[in-house]
Amino acid sequence: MSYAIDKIREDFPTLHQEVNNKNLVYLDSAASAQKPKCVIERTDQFYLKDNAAVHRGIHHLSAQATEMMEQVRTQVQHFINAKQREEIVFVHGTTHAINLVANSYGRLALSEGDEVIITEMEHHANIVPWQLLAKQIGVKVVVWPIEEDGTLSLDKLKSLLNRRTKFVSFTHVSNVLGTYNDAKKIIALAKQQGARVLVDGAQAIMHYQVDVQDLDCDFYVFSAHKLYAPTGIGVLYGKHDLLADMPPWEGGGAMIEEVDIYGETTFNAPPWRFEAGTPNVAGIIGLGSAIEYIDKIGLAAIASHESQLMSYALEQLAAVPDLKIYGPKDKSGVIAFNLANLHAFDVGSFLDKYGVAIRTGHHCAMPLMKRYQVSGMCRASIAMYNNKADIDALVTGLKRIQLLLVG
Ligand code: 7TS
Repeated sequence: MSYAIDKIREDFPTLHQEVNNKNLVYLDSAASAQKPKCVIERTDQFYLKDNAAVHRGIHHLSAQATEMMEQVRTQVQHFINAKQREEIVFVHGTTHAINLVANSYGRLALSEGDEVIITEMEHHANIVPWQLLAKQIGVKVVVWPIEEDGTLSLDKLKSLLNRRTKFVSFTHVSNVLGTYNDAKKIIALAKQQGARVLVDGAQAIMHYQVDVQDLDCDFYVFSAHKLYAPTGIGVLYGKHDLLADMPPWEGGGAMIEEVDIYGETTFNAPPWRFEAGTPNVAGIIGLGSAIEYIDKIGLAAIASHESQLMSYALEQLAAVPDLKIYGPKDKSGVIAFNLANLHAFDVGSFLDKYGVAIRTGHHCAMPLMKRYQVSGMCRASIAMYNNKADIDALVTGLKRIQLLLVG
């Protein structure tokens, strides 16, 4: 069956508008993906008809909202092939999930002198929580540097792993270079050393079929808003035996078993132990709808479309004079570049005038900018709804800017 790109584009209302009197070309999905109508309608319906707080009401709407939310937990379980639905914790996003792991698992299991390995290509969300933990409890953050071509060397990892290594936290796909990291091999090496592993799936979850049991990671995290679902919701997957031992990080409603104001308060079982306060129910239900939508099209079909589009984009961009592209030849979803010595903001502003939306700046990956000795980069990123015309608009825009400003 051929990929029904036109029909898919029809499903995304935001794509069909003009920006600066030009048809919008949205190439910033790595920052946040657009939402299909079904997700918007499902979220609307929640507020129009179903709204209630979960986990605390005996009345119909509350019980129904609880059931709908818990159903999405099962959907997510199947989506990433977790063994149990209780391994799925709803959080605000990737950032929240990593902070939760660093603060809960980190404080429980790590101590002064233990080493946490992160890579040089991490988003700040997978750097700063570990640095904060280092300040607080004296763990050492060890950096796994990237190679010249923007990949990671397993030999280098082997040379960093030692008996003090207790945790390895790395991104499945780089949000700047588009590097796809062989998570399974990295995890196996870390495990040989007895280290626990977190995989940041923020840039992988929308492009690849993720199987957490096959990967054998201890934690896998992602944000719903990059997966065509609402903002303010994300997922922390954790192996059940680990979650069961982990202390709560945030306290409040729903995460307790019994509260004694004078004595000992006891806590709920995972995943609820980690879901203090009223959750983003509409967001969670929207996530369920997004997963349904993706399942209908099929991640394999989406991946194949995106991979063809990436090849087309790289081929076309090769014809733009003075364009430098960063990272490996094989890229997942994102292409970072600079045009001659123009400032990335200038290139981005010009493209915006042509209706083309890309991201510019440090991409929350300042260490990578330092590594490449640039203040920033431009980044075009694709999703299931992009087509060749979007790439053509980007390339035409860049050629014009090159003529205008570089000559
Ligand atoms: N990790 C990676 C690899 C990311 O790409 C991002 C967001 C995050 C963590 C943080 O996700 P959040 O949803 O909690 O904010 N990346 C980007 C980006 O590349 N452009 O804008 C946000």
